Amino acid sequence: MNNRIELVKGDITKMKVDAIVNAANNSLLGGGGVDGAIHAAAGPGLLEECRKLNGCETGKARITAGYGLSAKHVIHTVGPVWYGGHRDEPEKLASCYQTSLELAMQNKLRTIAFPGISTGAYRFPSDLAALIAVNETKRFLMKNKFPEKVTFVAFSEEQYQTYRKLLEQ
Ligand code: AR6
Repeated sequence: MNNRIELVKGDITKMKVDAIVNAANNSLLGGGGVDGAIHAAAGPGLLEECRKLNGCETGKARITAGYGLSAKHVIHTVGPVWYGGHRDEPEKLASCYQTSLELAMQNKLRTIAFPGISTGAYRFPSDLAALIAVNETKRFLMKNKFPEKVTFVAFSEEQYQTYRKLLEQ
């Protein structure tokens, strides 16, 4: 199982994988954080394709090409804003991982990389978000051959250590 899950620290826009996942918002028209970095690195073609998608619901995902990125595709998912945990935030975040992994499977993608969806501007607690990311990914990989490999991309040392502890269990 864990040989299909990898952890790295760094910038997800540099990943050479079949798809990187974007922590987008409902408009899918760009923003700050990892979303801004992905659009900046991909170039204007990405925004043009995103305009045609007419947005995305929270907890769902959409796929586009990767344009100027090293990644072939971008899977845009919209994480929940954290309001304290009583508005189904954990279920919505779990759904982001499930629907992104399903899109990867449907498109026969071998490799996919995730940032910590919702853990920046959307304020989801980092520890709980990592637990959901790891649990949903393990559950999906147990049942499916694709994607072959999932990489979690930590953006800070703290985030890296949180994932490392969970993956060692
Ligand atoms: N590579 C990997 N991880 C990154 C990178 C990067 N280049 N840049 C930031 N992170 P955020 P959210 C981490 O705020 O919380 C946008 O404006 C960051 O440290 O990007 O889901 C959208 O348009 C954090 O752990 O996404 C939405 O409006 C994680 O990525 C809103 O922010 C997510 O932080 C979405 O908020």
